[in-house]
Amino acid sequence: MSRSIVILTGAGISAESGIATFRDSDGLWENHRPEDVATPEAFEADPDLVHRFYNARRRQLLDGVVAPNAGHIALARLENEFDGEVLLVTQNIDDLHERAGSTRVLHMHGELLSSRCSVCEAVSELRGDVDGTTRCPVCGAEGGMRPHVVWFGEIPLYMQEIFTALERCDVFAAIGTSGNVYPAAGFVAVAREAGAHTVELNLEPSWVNTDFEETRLGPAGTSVPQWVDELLKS
Ligand code: BV8
Repeated sequence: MSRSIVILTGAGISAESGIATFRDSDGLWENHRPEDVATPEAFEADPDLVHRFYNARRRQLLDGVVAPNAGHIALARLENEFDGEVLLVTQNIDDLHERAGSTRVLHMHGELLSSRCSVCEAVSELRGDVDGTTRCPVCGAEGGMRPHVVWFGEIPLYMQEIFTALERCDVFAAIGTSGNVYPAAGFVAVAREAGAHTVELNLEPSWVNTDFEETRLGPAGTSVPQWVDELLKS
């Protein structure tokens, strides 16, 4: 029977690439908590503020300095060399897993480099700034573009595919996530219930660390390559 691994990553795996996590700098951006900006209500109330939040993060992602780190690269190697299935579910909206070579990636909270038209619902890759004057590349409507990102209160993407994979995997690993946002934080319980071996790789124990059978503390750039080496040898 082929072995299958499901991996969930969070902001911690991109930290060593220079992208601040939600909990860094006590999680503030322009003195706003992300959970107050990453919401449909905030976008309704002040679309320019929310566009600025994402435009700043998109510019940083594309500044030519931010690049995948050894943790991203090790996960791409695992997908490439593991004798079984590897599904990478990420809460991150950056494209560092793809730049490292991962191909089977589900961005359950959307993608920073994509925007969605509220008129025709088309999702388009837009790498520049997006604001109230941006035209939809598909239908041409002006002013209807929003980040293709799942905000608090919105339903994450790919949930059916994720739960199906969790219910049949042999190993579930959570890497660099604080375990405070649901439904992602509840994935470990589903995998464990289904009999998977569960491992958390983080700088510090997450809010759901006690749900994991195994914990590996340390920076992802070091812990993930070590973990992948051991998996590929086993
Ligand atoms: C939903 C995209 C219904 C936007 C994000 C009360 C109780 C429980 C739940 C709720 C509640 N009230 C509301 C809810 C639901 C809510 C929620 O969980 N709120 C929280 C705040 C309590 N959830 C939702 O609204 C979700 N939708 O529930 O819909 C539903 C669900 C299922 C089925 C049907 C209906 C939607 C949530 C999505 C929000 N969007 N991101 C954007 O990016 O701007 S969330 C965002 O924050 C991230 O995507 C991530 O998910 C989350 C937390 O971030 P992390 O990735 O964990 O990063 P964080 O900074 O927190 O932690 C970093 C970790 O890395 C730390 O542990 C640190 O130690 C570690 N680390 C740091 N450096 C390193 C490292 N590790 C290794 N190496 C390092 N170098």
